[in-house]
Amino acid sequence: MTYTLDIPFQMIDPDGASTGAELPNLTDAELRELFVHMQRVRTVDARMLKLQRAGRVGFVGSTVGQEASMIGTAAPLRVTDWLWSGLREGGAALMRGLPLGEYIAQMYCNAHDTAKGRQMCNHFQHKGSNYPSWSSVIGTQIPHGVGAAFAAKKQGKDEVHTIYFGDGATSSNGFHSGMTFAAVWKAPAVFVCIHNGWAISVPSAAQTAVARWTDKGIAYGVPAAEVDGNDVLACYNAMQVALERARAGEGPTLLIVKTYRMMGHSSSDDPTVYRTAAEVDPWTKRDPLTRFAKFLESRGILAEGEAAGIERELTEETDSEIHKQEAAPGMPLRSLVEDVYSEVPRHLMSQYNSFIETAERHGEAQKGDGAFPL
Ligand SMILES: Cc1ncc(C[n+]2csc(CCOP(=O)(O)OP(=O)(O)O)c2C)c(N)n1
Ligand SMILES: [Mg+2]
Repeated sequence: MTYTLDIPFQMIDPDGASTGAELPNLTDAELRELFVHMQRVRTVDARMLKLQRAGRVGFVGSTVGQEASMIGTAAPLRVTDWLWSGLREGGAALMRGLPLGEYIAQMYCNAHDTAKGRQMCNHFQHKGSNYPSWSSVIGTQIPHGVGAAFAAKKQGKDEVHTIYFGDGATSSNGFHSGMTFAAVWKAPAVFVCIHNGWAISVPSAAQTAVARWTDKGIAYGVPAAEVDGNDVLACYNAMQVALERARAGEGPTLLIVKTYRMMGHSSSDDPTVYRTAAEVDPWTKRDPLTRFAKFLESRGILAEGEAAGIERELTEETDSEIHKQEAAPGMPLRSLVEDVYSEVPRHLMSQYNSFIETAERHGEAQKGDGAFPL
């Protein structure tokens, strides 16, 4: 058995021209839609970073440069499939049905936040599209996703579990145990390693001594392929192959999706401390949105200037949701003691009561916070 799958690395070159590889079977409308999804990711991301800089939301992990890697790989999933996110796939959840308002509510941790303020902001979840809540603890979603994939197989469910993680996460225990079990059980799982060059300040070359990242699959018996993560169609095509393998009972696939993290690790990071402009600049020329827009324009699917119009519309849509979510009330303080015990125990009642007294004194309690019969 060969462990390297024969999948084209690239389908569109950085100038937007076809490389000659057979393209996925998508209509013009579907191709245009892929562009809109990528642009939404970038637009929302830019707005969130501005809000963070203005002190209105707490934390943002930017995905600039990685739009094709998440949209291209997530687009061929069925609604019944699952997406276990790493640190940056919120945009894929938006494409799969997470309402933009809910996304932004999570950033504000307000009363509409489905995580009830119990997550750090910028850690999304969406039950409706099989998108479990993120964990910042690197690699933990890998065995979770594999376990869920195995359970689906045992229950005879026709669903694939796609498990996203970064290059840094391949050094985690979760990667080792997840890959081992998925391969032995032939679980219907796809491992999507978004290889963006960095794990905070650690370059990917310091994560492994293997010459080819796809070799990471061999030890586990997991076939692998590397694709250009800035080429949305190459990502789409590779994912289709991996999903088909999983659905056919052939077990897991490892996709190494090669892209680049253009911004800092997060809004708390300054990447100029550990990398040079000479390293970053060439990646600007490989921008996934510019590349795909050129491709679509050359085929008459996008008119010249249309991309700018799409961006304007998405910005307006995003701003309108931001205004709504900013105006929303905060999470009621009483949610602090809800959902764990069927009846709030005496020691928590007494802590909550003294907490509310302090919050009221500081004018920080809202109507209803103190209404608990505690
Ligand atoms: C178990 C664990 N160790 C360390 C960290 C601190 N940490 C947060 S993100 C990160 C790097 C992740 O890099 P990568 O997996 O490549 O994902 P990327 O941030 O590039 O998307 C680290 C080390 C953590 N969150 N969890
Ligand atoms: Mg990384």
